[in-house]
Amino acid sequence: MLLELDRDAPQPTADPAFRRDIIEGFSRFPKSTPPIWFYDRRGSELFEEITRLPEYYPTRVETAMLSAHCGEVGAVTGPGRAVVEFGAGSAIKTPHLLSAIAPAAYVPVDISGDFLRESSAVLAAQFPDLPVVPVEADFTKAVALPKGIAAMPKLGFFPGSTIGNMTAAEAVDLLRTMRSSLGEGAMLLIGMDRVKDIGVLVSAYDDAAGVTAAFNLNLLARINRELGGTIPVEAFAHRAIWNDDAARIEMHLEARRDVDFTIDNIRFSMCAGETIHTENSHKYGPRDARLLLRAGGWEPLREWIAPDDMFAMILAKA
Ligand code: AVJ
Repeated sequence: MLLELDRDAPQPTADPAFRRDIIEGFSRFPKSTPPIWFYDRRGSELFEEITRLPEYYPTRVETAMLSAHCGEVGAVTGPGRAVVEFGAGSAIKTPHLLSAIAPAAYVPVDISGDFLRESSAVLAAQFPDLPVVPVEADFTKAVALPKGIAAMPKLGFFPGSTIGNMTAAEAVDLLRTMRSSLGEGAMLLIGMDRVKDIGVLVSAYDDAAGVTAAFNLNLLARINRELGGTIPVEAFAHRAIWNDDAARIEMHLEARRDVDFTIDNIRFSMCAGETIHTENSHKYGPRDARLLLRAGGWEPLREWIAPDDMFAMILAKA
């Protein structure tokens, strides 16, 4: 059962916030932009394609863990919780969780309204008796949950190592924000990627088919389309590098030559080799992961580790 988008929820931050983040980010040195702006319609489709790449292990590994261990998750959470997923439900992960924990409602929260509506409709069709209540919002800010689910105990679901996009300070803020959005007695099931072989990490973010490159470059096309930009997209190259000190993969867009362009009539220029830092994807060791959760106000209850220490799934309580 698909309920209407929650009208009380904060409106999507779309144009003004996109413009502000991009102009600000391009005005800094080095240039950097927040990864949330990857996910327009095309970007969301490209990300789905990334999750099916042979090199991109996180989705496959986490999905296998969920399918193997969701019964154990359900045994700890008990039935009757509203599952609040941060990010539009992934068609392949969410059903495993929903079928195992007997939830009272399912609330996907995502900034991309179109994508959210579509994925919600697919899930609602799969679970005809489950109230599905999509909320179009930026979950990095406090989310006002629909009134109907306020009284239910919550299970936050934050798969995919999306937390890896944040610096430690941002991640702690977000975890605390989630804790207050989800309320008393909440639990959180979170996926966190592990530090591993650098070759495996780099190829996951620089695949042979060039899908991640297209995903990264789509940001420039989106700026041109939505903000009247004149960026010569073909003058940029996708780069994925491992920053060992910060334990993260960084994605950049590197100017192949000197370039001049405008965004909303504001002039920018970049030298050959200069980059726009478009994403961080932090990886965690076992203690890092628990420390981060505790700093964010969540006490780990159980954790499941994929073979070869590829990925971790942690269930924590507020
Ligand atoms: C959606 C943030 C989990 O960091 O692995 C995938 C995004 N970027 N390939 C990740 C992403 C390039 C992804 N997250």
